[in-house]
Amino acid sequence: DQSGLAYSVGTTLDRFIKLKQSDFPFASGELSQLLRDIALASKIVNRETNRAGLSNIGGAFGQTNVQGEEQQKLDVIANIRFIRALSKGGEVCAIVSEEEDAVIDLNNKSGKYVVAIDPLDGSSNIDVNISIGTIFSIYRRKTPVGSPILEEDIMQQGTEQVASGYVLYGSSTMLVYTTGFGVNGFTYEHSLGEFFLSHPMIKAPESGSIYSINEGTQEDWNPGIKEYIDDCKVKKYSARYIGSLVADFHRNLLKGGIYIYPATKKNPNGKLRLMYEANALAFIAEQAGAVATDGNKRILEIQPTSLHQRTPLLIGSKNMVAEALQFSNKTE
Ligand code: AHM
Ligand code: MG
Repeated sequence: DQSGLAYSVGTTLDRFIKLKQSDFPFASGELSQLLRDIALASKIVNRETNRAGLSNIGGAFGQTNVQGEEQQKLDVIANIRFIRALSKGGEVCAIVSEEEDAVIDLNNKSGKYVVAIDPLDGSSNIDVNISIGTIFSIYRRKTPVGSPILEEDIMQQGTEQVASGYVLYGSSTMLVYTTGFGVNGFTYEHSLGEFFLSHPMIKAPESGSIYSINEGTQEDWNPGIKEYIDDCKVKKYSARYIGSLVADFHRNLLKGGIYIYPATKKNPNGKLRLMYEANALAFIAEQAGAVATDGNKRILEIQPTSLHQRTPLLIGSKNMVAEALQFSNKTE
């Protein structure tokens, strides 16, 4: 960080992004603008989320998305809002969205960036007024600007992310992101319509005492994961599971903990998606001193082979993930 004391708690997101632009080796301003576009769309989604109970926009929309899950109206709205913001901004050439079967090629000749996004994650929580989130990854395209989009532009490993982040629509709305120079969190002040820096340079505790896993599926786990969770109970750790990845991850990032979505018999690759769920949070985790693995491999080094591919995910405090791996590797 070369900007010294130029920012402090209370700095607006816009100003922070501007100040940080000079830290960035490819400081053409486009990535900054892209982050602002995402922030704007998230404000709109935040407004819709807050109104969901009032304006009768919650509930099933009567159609399913590519994974065959019931799509909620707010998922659709968030998808539309983010795609619109990313298309209009002009910095993006292609989008991968949880809600879209195929890559969205924006046919934007000057767009340098590819965005993978889950516009509204935690869909089972939408209708019951529980925290939900947006998750995004930003990549620089590999092929020259102006040429057609190729597979290599889209199928990049998480290590290639130039930025990633999430928005948590919770008791407060927060935007947390990294460009590879630490992790900063901003809290939304809705009466002013601004995000303010509230959590500068987040550092994840190296150890913790919270574990987050859907224990309802434990009969389907590999024995090592079950032994690890049994050990968490022996140690009298706290079980916390919201069922919204962003919310569970965010809590554990700040307080110290581990989130696990393991392989199950039903879902041998787990449930979560590599390209727009796991990678973004793995980048944030590592930048904050935490870790993310699929049980064998660093999440960020997994080569994606399909857009909606799933991966098991163990993410959180360094020592907890290391211990979970000891248990799971021992019995494999
Ligand atoms: P979604 O993309 O359909 O919302 O599913 C992802 C969500 C995560 O936010 C959450 O951690 C997980 O699914 C919960 O799954 P489960 O209900 O199987 O525990
Ligand atoms: Mg999701």
